[in-house]
Amino acid sequence: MAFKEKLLSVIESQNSLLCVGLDTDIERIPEHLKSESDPVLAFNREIIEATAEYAAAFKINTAFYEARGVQGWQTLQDTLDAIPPYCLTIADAKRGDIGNTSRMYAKSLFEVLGADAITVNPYMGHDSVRPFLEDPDKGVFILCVTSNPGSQDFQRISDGQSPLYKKIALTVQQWNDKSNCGLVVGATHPQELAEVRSWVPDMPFLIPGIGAQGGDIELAVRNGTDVQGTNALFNSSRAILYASSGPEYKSAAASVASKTRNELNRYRK
Ligand code: OMP
Repeated sequence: MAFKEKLLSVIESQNSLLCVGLDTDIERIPEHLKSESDPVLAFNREIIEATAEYAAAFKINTAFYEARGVQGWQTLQDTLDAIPPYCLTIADAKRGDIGNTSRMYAKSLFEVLGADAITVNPYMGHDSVRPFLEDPDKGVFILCVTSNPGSQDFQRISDGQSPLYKKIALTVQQWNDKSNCGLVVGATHPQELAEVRSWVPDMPFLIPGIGAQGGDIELAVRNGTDVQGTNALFNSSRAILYASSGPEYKSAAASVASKTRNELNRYRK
């Protein structure tokens, strides 16, 4: 199924815009799991089991796995395999390089790991992004306005007519002949979210920055969803994963995921 169709259908069937981020830091998982052969995987399985009914997608930030070397990459693969097939999987690696190298990144994330979607950094331009766009069934979320303070440094530079992030949004629109492009726009920038939505009304958005980064859910949903109140995934990682450091961490994660799902739905059009 084509990526955008899959995205809209999962949002509908799960009645959720929530993306649960599996940015699992071994230092922050409950003590008793540390005796497991793969503590991170054991924790992820519990979080997935507790939150999948509230989620449309899971996003795995590869850095948290790569930082653990060979074992980490295995954990990444096993975690992806543990996600139920009714949810989308996003490998968040923010890749992008000369075409010859991007082709290998695409193979690694889409074919070998089997992710449904990835994140890509557009700084190197069209030939660095094209290799990721070849399969219409796989989604590519391209950084546009990031949620962090440093998004001020380059993304707002203007040529006198429009800021760089507008150029990115409109250029990605032109690359979107297979309808598998999306944009990353941070919930911490609700004004820009509204602007970008007005420029590309039909483009899927990945919106991180709710939860631990403090983005306002109501503004993010009102400004980031499309006219039908869909077409966007809102990621929350730490606020769900580490909802409690006590023995009730699993039910606490489920409760935050459920509340976040409900709050996101409350503000949909
Ligand atoms: P929490 O702040 O713990 O919810 O995690 C946010 C997740 O979204 C991390 O995996 C970030 O790498 C990712 N992210 C951002 O926080 N800001 C962005 O602008 C883009 C991303 C992303 O591409 O997912």
